[in-house]
Amino acid sequence: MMWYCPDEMRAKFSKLMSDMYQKEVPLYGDLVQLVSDVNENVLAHDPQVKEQLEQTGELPRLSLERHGAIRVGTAYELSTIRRVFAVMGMFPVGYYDLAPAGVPVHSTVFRAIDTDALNRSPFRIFTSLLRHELIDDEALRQTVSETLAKRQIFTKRALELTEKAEKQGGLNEADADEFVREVLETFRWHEESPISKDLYEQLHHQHRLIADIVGFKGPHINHLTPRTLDIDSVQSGMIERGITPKEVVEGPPLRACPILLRQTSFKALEENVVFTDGGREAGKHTARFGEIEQRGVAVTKKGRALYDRLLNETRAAIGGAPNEANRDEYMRILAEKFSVYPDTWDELRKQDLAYFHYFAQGRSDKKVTREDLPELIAKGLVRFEPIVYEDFLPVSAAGIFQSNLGKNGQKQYDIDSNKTLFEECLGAKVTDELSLYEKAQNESIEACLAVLNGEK
Ligand code: OOG
Ligand code: NI
Repeated sequence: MMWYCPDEMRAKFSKLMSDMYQKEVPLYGDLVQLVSDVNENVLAHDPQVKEQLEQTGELPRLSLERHGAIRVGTAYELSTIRRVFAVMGMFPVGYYDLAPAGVPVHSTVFRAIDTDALNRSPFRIFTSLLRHELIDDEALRQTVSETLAKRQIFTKRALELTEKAEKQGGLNEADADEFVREVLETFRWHEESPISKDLYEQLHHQHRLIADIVGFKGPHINHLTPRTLDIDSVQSGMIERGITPKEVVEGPPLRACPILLRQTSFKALEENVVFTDGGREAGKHTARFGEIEQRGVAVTKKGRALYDRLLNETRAAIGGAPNEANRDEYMRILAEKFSVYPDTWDELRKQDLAYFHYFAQGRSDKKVTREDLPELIAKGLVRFEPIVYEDFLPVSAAGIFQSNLGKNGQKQYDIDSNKTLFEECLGAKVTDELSLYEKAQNESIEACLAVLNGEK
């Protein structure tokens, strides 16, 4: 029996999610349109970018590309989400601790792992788990766990089909179709909140994010993010179209050779809710927004250390996280600090700062090995292209969280990261993202050498 392809399932799911979110948050639809206009323009005017994306197989995926984010409340919810996403070929990669940034969660990203699977559908979901131990009021912490224990965020059918997929090793087309529709239900927005307005306010007072996680029937998708090739144009385009962007673009500054990830978002919307515990009471909730990202090359451990150092220096220079008042100053210092970060693909490669795919451009007349790569590149027998960064950045993620939390989003948490606890709740280990880029680079070098040596 040939099962329906998990990559196809993920692509369908991502499309359904995007359609649903465009209906729920029409401004997101405007953003998708803006991004698609900007990308078309870049591809029409920058043949080098187009060629690079063609070579790495990323071009067809560009219009599909997006990530989403959800926040769950319990170990049961997290470990079940892991099982559900696995059916669609999405696995936990990386550990992000947001507590140092004042957000009471830790997170991972569910995504595809292989280069081919990523090119078929790069859809990823940033998934955060509430850290109950950061709720300092004991009675409230108790109420939170009781409230969360009462809810079931998955439909009965989604759970049945997940089990079926696990037992059989996959799903047939009809089941796969039903599965993606059933799973979508978990992420739908519900205007009705199962708790009372009074409890909502207590939770909100602890942290806005706690109210967002505990106050609803399920982990509504809180944003979706298309990928753009020119984030600065999208940022200014948003203002022209009357969409209010957050103050600063997170991540590295504008560069000739983009690294890692740059992100911006539009502010969360204030939405009507009805609290239903103990009678119906109207209220407001602010959580859902839209985001845009521009992805660059994945950097090595050394490249990441340099990135972290320059970013920390920039933030230290302005006294912490950037805000509306010091935005221009921040951008100026950021660009200045990053002027020492090599900005040609050649230098990034030579200094072992980034990961690349290698492509043979012919055959060699003698047997060649890895050590010959620099010479082969110089001779034009090998070309290389950046491996795109598929993951996230904790400082940027914190900035995205914060920009949507408003003033009382600033909290101080004095607690260590706890990847072990996170993995216990998840019921699995998270894969180290660097090992994946390393592997992709190695495989591409091996394949490239095989062609050069006439073995393929
Ligand atoms: C997740 C924020 C992190 C990103 O793109 O860095 C994120 C959230 O707000 O739940 O999505
Ligand atoms: Ni995001």
